[in-house]
Amino acid sequence: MKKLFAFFALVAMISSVSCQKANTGKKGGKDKTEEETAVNITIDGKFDDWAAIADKAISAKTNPESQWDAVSEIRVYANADFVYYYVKFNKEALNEQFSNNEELPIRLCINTDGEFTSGYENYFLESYDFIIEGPLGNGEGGFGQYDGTLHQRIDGSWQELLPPNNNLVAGQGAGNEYEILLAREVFNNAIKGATQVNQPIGDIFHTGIRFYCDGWAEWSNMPNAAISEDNENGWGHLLEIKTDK
Ligand SMILES: [Ca+2]
Ligand SMILES: [Ca+2]
Repeated sequence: MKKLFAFFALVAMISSVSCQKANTGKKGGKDKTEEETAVNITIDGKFDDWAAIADKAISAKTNPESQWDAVSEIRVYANADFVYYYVKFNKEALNEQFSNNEELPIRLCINTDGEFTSGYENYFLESYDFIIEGPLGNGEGGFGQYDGTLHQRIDGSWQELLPPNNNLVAGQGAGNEYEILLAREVFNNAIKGATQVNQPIGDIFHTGIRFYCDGWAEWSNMPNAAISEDNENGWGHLLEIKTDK
């Protein structure tokens, strides 16, 4: 617990520093001020900070012709230090799960290296090499603090690289919204030390989120797509994220 508080203190400190306009001087006769200042989201269960990056975050809304409607939207934004996720749930679907004290595990699915021939080929139209798995719910009818274990797909199986309480991710929710922070340095150090297959998060990477309810029943998949003859599960393309730096 102590470690977690230290981590939140660190995140708060970084956020307050980097929200100030950086004095980066002039480039090409033009002031480099607000539009080139790195943005951080504070993980506090308040979502007004997402408005500041509305045009920078990549978003996906659920396709009404997919098989899922529990999650209505996700957004992803990455800067040099962190990757941020925002999730908006369908209120009724969420409250039904909370009334059953469900823990609502998710898997952040990440393809770090821009190539899709290796990794796990299910649930999205492209393969991905990493998942970060942990619950959003506290099991007592509300949101908890996201704490995920890191796994890498190696030789056809998932191998755990980081156990719980690892400072890799943090999360807070309120109402029907949730926000997550992923620390790139912790991620990259973990895979460097733990495996021969070193695939750090690139400046451009791909990601999506799997959602589960009732234990491990499939609840949603974001992004998703319309069910069709060519796409009978309604799987979507992973979102392509370009690091803002
Ligand atoms: Ca926030
Ligand atoms: Ca890959």
